[in-house]
Amino acid sequence: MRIYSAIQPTGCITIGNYIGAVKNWLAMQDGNECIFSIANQHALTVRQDPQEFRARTLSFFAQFLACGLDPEKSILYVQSHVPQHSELAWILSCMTYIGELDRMTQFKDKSRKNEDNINAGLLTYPVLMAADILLYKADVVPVGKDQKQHLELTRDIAIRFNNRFGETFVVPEPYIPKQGAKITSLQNPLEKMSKSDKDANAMVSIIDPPDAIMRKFKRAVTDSDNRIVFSEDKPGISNLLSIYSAFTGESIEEAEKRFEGKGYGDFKLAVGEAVVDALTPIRNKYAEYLSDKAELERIMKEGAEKASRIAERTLQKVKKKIGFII
Ligand code: ATP
Ligand code: LTN
Repeated sequence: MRIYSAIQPTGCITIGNYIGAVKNWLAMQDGNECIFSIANQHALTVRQDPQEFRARTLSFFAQFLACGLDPEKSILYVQSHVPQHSELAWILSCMTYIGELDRMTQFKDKSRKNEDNINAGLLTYPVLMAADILLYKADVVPVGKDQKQHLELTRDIAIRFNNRFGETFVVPEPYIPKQGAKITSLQNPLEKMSKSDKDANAMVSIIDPPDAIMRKFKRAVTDSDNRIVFSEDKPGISNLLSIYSAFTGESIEEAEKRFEGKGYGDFKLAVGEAVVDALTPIRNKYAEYLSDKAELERIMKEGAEKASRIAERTLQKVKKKIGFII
């Protein structure tokens, strides 16, 4: 199967992104044709400082490699290196209705949070995402729950195009993990953990040092009834159980048993330690990869060339179908 997914280079990769997305990408690398990108054009929908933006893109790429995404197995690249994305996005935007875009939850959410910068890109964001996916004829798109709506729109656009111009695009299926599809903020367990959250205590980055990770888990918001069980009315504890389970491989039920009768303090420490143990090798490899920028850029460009070859084939087909002279 062909797998496609991407992540925006904003903030830093959180354990939410890791559990909801990257961890599943790793599992899919063997036996599938995987393509993963850093969606820097999507990130432009919020204001970016050019120097920081450049550095963060490199840092994200190093984090991809440190997590175990392997350029020998998968195509890893940066979106802006493959101009076919913007070209297809324009064509698809002429086949997408404003009504479909302005009801997207993420658009409403981000408009509320960036009142002084509700730009056109924020609205057309899902069209660029559809172009990303459709260019590569992906069968499956592994994402967190927050992207489900965008995936549905991508499917609608693909079906619409195919109906009008004949079979062109593969209609992709979302892959949303049963557990961990929505890791929530450590400070407000009703909201998703977001990598651009202004409160650093709300999220844990995959490259946070151990003492910061432990401190954040110790401060995690829970409740006061001191029972460690997974349940809807205990969002803080349930979130910590999901995180523990994702990083240790133990099921939620096993974890509930393990912590039966223990206090919240001990439980939070154990979650912190499990996360530190799992992330330490990633943090070490990250430092190694980041120390050789020339090599990082070489791998990045190589990925872009491979991606661009696939993308160009689809784009040519699309242009022909819609009546562009090619
Ligand atoms: P931002 O806060 O900048 O919007 P984000 O944290 O939502 O960023 P994205 O780059 O939008 O991150 O998403 C990358 C991937 O991580 C997507 O597949 C998304 O569904 C997934 N993801 C993001 N946040 C979570 C979360 N809290 N739990 C599980 N998966 C998540
Ligand atoms: N919008 C996504 C990031 C993204 C993406 C994609 C995910 C951009 N292009 C293509 C899957 C497939 C997000 O996570 N916010």
